Amino acid sequence: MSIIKSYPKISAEEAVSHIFHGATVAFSGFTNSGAAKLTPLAIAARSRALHEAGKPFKIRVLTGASSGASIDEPLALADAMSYRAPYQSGPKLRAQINNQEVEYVDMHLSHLPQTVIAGFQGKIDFAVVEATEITPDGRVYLTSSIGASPAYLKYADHVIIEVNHHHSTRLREMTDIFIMPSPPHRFPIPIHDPLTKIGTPYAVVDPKKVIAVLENDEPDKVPRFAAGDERSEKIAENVVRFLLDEMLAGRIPPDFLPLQAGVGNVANGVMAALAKNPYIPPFMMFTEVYQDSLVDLMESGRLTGASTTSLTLTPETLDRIYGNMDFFAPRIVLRPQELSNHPGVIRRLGVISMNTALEVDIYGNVNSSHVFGTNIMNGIGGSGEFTRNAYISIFMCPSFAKGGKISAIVPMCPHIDNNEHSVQVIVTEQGLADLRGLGPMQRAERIINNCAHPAYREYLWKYVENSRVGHIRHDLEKSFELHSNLLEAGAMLPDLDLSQF
Ligand code: 0RQ
Repeated sequence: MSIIKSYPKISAEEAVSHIFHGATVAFSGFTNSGAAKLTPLAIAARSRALHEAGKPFKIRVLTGASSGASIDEPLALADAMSYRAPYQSGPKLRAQINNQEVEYVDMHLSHLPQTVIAGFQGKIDFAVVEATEITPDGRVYLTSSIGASPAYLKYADHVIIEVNHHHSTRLREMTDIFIMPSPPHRFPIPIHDPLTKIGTPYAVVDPKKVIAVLENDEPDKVPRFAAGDERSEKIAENVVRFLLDEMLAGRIPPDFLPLQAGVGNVANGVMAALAKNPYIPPFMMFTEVYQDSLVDLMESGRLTGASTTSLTLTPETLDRIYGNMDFFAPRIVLRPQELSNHPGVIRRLGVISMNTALEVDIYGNVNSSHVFGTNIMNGIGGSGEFTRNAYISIFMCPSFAKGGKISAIVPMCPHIDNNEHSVQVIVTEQGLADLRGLGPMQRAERIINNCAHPAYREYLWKYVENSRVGHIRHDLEKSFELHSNLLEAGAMLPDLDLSQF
């Protein structure tokens, strides 16, 4: 505690009294892990009090990625945000964004630190960062995520540190922080293996900028994923079979390649299925989020190492890691998101990416973020940088949603996050479409026949047959007919018998 004494020890209320209307505040947190916990609540209270007094108060908010219950929800409920980047996943904030009450910039996550450093985000007035320790000379040991915190600490005008005693101080044994020089002074990033370390176990802050050090011991508010259903098990089975076939064909080496998996039930299910299959050799991960399912895999020796920017673990699972740091610390590297998601390193390591789509069109374009092309769900997250640079890029989703009223395979996506030039494999519970080396008509055939639910295949085939001939066939009058039906009649094909789903 003596180290903290050299910094201003004031209350959260007093600390946030400096945060003014219109300020840009950059928080630690990549998902709920490592998110600042006290300051957002104090800002929310300040916002409410100012609004009640008839005064304006809204801030611009940056984080590493989503921050749900820790940052986004309290601030959204207090109507305290005017701007949000680079990713979100909270229901209240989502509604405010879709009502155009909050401006949202949905970004590739590895781009964020560079945009801060280059000044593209404007001035960062405050950084609020969770740490296990801050030393008198300004070394900041971060907690369960690194995200963009090193850049925020370096470039913010004022800094609030939340020292959280719940986290293990041994997290620094996993931490590898490196801020790349600005162009044109860059050099190749010497990461040749998911576990290579190239930096320091701490981030750096100018001690003069620290206006407060707050203390707490709250665990991360990471929710548990629902148990996978039959469809996600089938998707997982299809992915595992594909990866085994690729190994047998010699297109994946016998010692395997590092994997990336997005967040969610399907991704968790795929990881569990990979672990169960005795023919998949022990493997590594180069990913952005280390989730609950990976802890079992690591303990059983199936997962031999992981590079990530966050330990997105439920409190019990994180405590399991903290209770066995001798085992876990040498097997996990926590990096800034600029490096965990770095296109060059992903390409060099030959990462196999596995992400989730909301919908996919018959030519392989993927929408993961905008329902009807208008309403944000969460955002692109890291899916773009992994997909574009993967050795093999895979997208997964159930073939239908809302009991069959929605087909995940559509003629044209009304919003595209990852396009046909980057997407190589589509998987649903129906089957798998390997699109590598195929032209548009061949892609359409594979996606419709292998991935679409049988109830939607005839419609999709008719769409192709009646479309204008070109390199890619489309009928611009009908491209969004399914989406329009859904908006107007509540189902993509209103006359479809839903008992078949
Ligand atoms: O709605 O919640 O009302 O039931 O969308 O769908 O099937 O539960 O899927 O939870 O795995 O999320 C793409 C959103 C999938 C997520 C997405 C409805 C469906 C349901 C959710 P309900 P599911 P999941 C790493 C990489 C982008 C970011 C990313 C995501 C709800 O995976 O945000 O990959 N990915 N980051 O009923 C309308 C459709 C629909 C649909 C499903 N076609 N139209 N609604 N739904 N398909 C993470 C980071 O970067 C941190």
